[in-house]
Amino acid sequence: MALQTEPHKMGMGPGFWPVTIGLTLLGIVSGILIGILPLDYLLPSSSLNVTDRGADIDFLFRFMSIIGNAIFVYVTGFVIYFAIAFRRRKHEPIESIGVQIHDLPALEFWWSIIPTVILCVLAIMSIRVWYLVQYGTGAPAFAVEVIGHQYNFEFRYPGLDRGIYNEMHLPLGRPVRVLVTSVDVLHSFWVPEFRLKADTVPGLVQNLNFTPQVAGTYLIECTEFCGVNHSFMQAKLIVEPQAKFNAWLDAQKKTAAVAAAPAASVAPSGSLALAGDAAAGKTSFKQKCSSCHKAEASDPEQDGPDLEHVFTNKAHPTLVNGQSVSPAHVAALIESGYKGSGPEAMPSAQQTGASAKDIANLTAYLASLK
Ligand code: HEC
Ligand SMILES: [Cu+2]
Repeated sequence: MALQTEPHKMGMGPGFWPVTIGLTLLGIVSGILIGILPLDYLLPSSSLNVTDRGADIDFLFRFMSIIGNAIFVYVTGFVIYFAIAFRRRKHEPIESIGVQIHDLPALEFWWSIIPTVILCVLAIMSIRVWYLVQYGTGAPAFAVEVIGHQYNFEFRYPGLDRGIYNEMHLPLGRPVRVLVTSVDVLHSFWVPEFRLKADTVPGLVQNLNFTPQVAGTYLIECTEFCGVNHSFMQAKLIVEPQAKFNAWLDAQKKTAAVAAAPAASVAPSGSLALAGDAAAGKTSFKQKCSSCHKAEASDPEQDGPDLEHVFTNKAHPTLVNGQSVSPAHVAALIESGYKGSGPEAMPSAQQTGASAKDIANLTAYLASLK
């Protein structure tokens, strides 16, 4: 006896063509909306074109969204339609065989060809934009290195033998190459207005090539969860005319020369402890110090000394360097760093990226802890 008791049912059901036409119209209308709606409610100022890459990336984003949206509309639409059209009717036995479609070469041909063509078009368009980001459109004027640290960004410029922390400057209208890497864990360098992002990976240097086209101050954000203070990991990006940029870089070179001079020629550090802002100090502490120190009861334990009671603890009359606990001495220690007999060392302000103002704020913050 044959296994099969009734002939195979074939076909797409009674509503197939009306549903297909309806889904096509829905895909077209929503695709047009995606194409024309401004992106500003998703990302800041897409219309400004702040780099020469922005328009390409926005175009690619819209194009992929339109295709992705059409696929979503068809797939969900047909799943719902087929579930309704081919549901088991009351009179059919539970083990009845539903509709089966096979031996339709034309159908198989099109469902192979259409996705292949879509994927090829998407690949060609993406590779074009990727190539522009990797290699730029012309020789870059210079390269800036971006180095991710827990929890700040360091920027290195040609001719400057120290890193700049938390503030990046670029000249307006000059092609630039940004080289992105990390010293500790994965971070990500993202400038939303620029539409450019690269993960910072220890041991890997990634490339971003572009030309800033609009002067202004932009936000750089870390978008890879990198530790407890990830959310504090931000920096400023200042795009300014070439002359202002040159003046800024020259000023940085002069400060670098001062920092490299023998300690005796630096102004007495007592002045550093003046007039700090404890609230600003708390923010700097999270960025520059909290990977080694705990300051408040809610902070996690770290390898460096606990600084919660550094000013008030009677059992701790002197600092690690033997000096008495005063704002001036704490500020001086943050400035110079310290290496005692233990395996760990306290880095200098040049290494932590703490400016004179940061040091004043940090000292005020530590003094405010009771
Ligand atoms: C890489 C880890 C690390 C970072 C980052 C760091 N410190 Fe330290 N710090 C230490 C270590 C280790 C010591 C103790 C050194 C020793 O005993 O030789 C120390 C000592 C100190 C002391 C003296 C504590 C005492 O009890 O005498 C102060 C104050 C201090 N750090 C403040 C800061 C501030 C403010 C920052 C942020 C700008 C900072 N540290 C960043 C590791 C670090
Ligand atoms: Cu980070």
